[in-house]
Amino acid sequence: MTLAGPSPAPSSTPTGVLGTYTLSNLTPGGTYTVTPSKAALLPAAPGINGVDVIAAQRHYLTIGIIPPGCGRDAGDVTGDGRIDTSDVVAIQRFFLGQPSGTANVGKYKFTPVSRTYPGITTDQTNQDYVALVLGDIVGTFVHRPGDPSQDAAGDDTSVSTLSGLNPSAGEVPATVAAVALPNGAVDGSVTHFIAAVTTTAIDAENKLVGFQGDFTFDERVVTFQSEPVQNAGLTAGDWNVSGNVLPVLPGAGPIRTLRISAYSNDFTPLSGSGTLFELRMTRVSKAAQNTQLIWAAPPDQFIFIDADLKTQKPGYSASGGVTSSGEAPVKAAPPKAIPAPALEPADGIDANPIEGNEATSAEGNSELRLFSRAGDVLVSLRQRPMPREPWQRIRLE
Ligand SMILES: [Ca+2]
Repeated sequence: MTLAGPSPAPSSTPTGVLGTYTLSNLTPGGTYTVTPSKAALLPAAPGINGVDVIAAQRHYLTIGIIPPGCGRDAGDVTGDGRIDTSDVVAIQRFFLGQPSGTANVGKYKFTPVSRTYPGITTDQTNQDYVALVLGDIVGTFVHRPGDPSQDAAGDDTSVSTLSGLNPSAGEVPATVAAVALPNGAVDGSVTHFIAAVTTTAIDAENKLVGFQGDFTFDERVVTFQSEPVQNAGLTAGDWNVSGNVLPVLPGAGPIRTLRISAYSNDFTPLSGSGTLFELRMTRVSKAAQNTQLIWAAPPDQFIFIDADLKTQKPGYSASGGVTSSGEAPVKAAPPKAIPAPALEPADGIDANPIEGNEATSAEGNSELRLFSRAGDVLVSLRQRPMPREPWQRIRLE
């Protein structure tokens, strides 16, 4: 934190380890304004994560109202005086390391904004400021109904934002046996492909309404499409399932991290087993190669988040991998076909029929036929002999 006294002698000083500060060399009787500041956190910084996302969503849905105070202030990251889906999405984007669309998440907010000392002549003591990090809702406020230790400490004046979220504070034992990253091979002819992340049985009674996690991959073998993940299986309903490859300095790699954040828009809990969501991957290498997919170590490991903002790891987080069989062999060039009008071929219809175009019927009439690939006649045109009826020979004069 730096403190600036801009008039009449501007100066600034960093605060000590315990937040203490001294501004000296001031002119007795001068008027000074002290303004605290602190550099904002960078996107994906520790302390703001899926629990904050769900805390904001829970408040918006009026399932768990955040009382007025630091927690609510921290949740209104757009600064419009309320917590709604804009705030939820901005916090999620910050957690995912997105460079934009994060509103004020990660910025420090001080109360009061500044202190003014008119005609100061003596030392001042107890000149504290309360600081919070916008978006870090659960770091400043945790209210879990029925949790006496939290209720007893539910005092908005005691704030410790700098420690951020203690990821083990709200952890409960696992109720899901395993979550597994996909493990399989991709054919050399395939560029984009879908792979499922799967889970063992989840009981709706455990109220799991969100999850998050990081895993690493080798970007020389695979990478992810612009929307790296998608709803599927247990999240096929009204879920927000988002992902982002975390940014790194240029030249870093080749092991990169995909971060995933998901929550139920309407707080319908997960229920069932099988596909939890899907990865939208792209094969990079043209040579036969493989990459492991490995869940990150704590605090970035895969966790479920329940409707009471408690977290739980699955009993087992299974790694996965993708094996690429390399580029497909070059196919022989197809024979040159007669140019045909550019048409969108429909399923099962050969836009360029090459045989059976003309036949002659037993009556001696010419017939033009178009065949499907399966050999069915799609179109048959026959030339009929012109009947010589008198009504066809009327002359117009
Ligand atoms: Ca807001």
